[in-house]
Amino acid sequence: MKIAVMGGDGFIGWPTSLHLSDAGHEIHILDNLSRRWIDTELGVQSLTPMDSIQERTRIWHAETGRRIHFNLIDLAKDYELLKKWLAEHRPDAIVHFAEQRAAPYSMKSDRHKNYTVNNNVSATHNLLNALVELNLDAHLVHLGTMGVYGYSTVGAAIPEGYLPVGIETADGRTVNQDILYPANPGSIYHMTKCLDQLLFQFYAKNDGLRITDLHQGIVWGTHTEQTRRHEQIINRFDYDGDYGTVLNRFLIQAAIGYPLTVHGTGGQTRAFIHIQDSVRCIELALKNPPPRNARVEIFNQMTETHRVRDLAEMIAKLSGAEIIRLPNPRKEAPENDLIVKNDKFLDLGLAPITLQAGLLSEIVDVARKYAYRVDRSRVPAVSAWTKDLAATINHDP
Ligand code: USQ
Repeated sequence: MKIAVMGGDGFIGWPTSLHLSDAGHEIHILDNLSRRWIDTELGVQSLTPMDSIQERTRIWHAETGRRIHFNLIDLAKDYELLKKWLAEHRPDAIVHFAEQRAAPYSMKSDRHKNYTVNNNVSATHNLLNALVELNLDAHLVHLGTMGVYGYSTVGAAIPEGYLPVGIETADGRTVNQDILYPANPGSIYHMTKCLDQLLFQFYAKNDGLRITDLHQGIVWGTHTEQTRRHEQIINRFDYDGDYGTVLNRFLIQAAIGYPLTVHGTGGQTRAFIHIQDSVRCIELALKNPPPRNARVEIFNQMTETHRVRDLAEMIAKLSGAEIIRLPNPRKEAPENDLIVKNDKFLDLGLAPITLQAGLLSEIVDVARKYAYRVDRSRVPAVSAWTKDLAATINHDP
């Protein structure tokens, strides 16, 4: 297939591009390189040294003989350019990662809230709009988030996107209907993914677009089979308080002798998936498009759930790191249970990589290898969800 990877320079976009290229697909990355600009804005850098996208694709070609094409296009701002590119190339499928993906970054200030909403919603809408305008029947696979469901403590398993409900009619009958699971975002970033869901629902219904939305959990790990092949095509690894996700942060903290920063009691339960499984799921989704005029296909892209404090304890045991409980800068339930259905990917053959001690220690080794690049002052999470919470933040645990 000819596949356009929107946001193909990012943490999941890059390994996905390599994985799909390796599988024989023709890959075109469209990216505005915003993630690199945000590194500059925040004064942080990936733990792993990253080459330019042009250099990365050059090395991939030298290693494998395969070409990955790069196009500097901003989906949110350059609608005409995007439309022109799509009209010329008419890809069979599009993978859409081109959104600002960090919840703490989206909550930093009013400017960051505006940026996240404008960027994410416009990027998604521009893409859908262009597909219709060009009469382009490309399968759109979007990277969504488990966070659209929220983390309430109902105790029932979260279905894959749709909730069956029985609605009582005026004449006393019960009509069964599937509705989108009620959206319950916990940050501005997560809210934009909820808005995406409505855009997808409308365009699937109105224009018959073929859309798959992947509700992904927190990704851990850094390498995939392809990113291991050469030092210069290594994946990025974020550890800072805005972009670092919890498990990867704990791993780097353990490697540099920094106490593991548990927010609150650490009773938050979240869904996780390894980066290698993430790219496999995207390939599985691409191979199984919904028919035209069907409803949006939704998968829960996660393989296991863990409580934050249990992860901290697991890593502390492995590495001898200390654990510190910090005031939580986020407005979130201090404790929650989480049961998630993920049968659809398992039925398609996904064999999950689990958090075994061996794998964790391998990542600790990656963290140790590049520990010299860590700026300890960028480890604390200082972006607060409300002005009141901002006053409680501990900047130097
Ligand atoms: N947490 C800590 N200590 C830390 C960092 C985080 O206790 O040092 C806690 C947070 O308070 C939160 C949980 O760990 O309860 C998860 O935080 P996270 O930063 O790992 O994940 P999150 O902000 O939810 O966002 C990440 C990705 C996002 C993706 C989402 C999937 O950045 O792109 O959509 O995971 S999910 O969480 O399932 O919505």
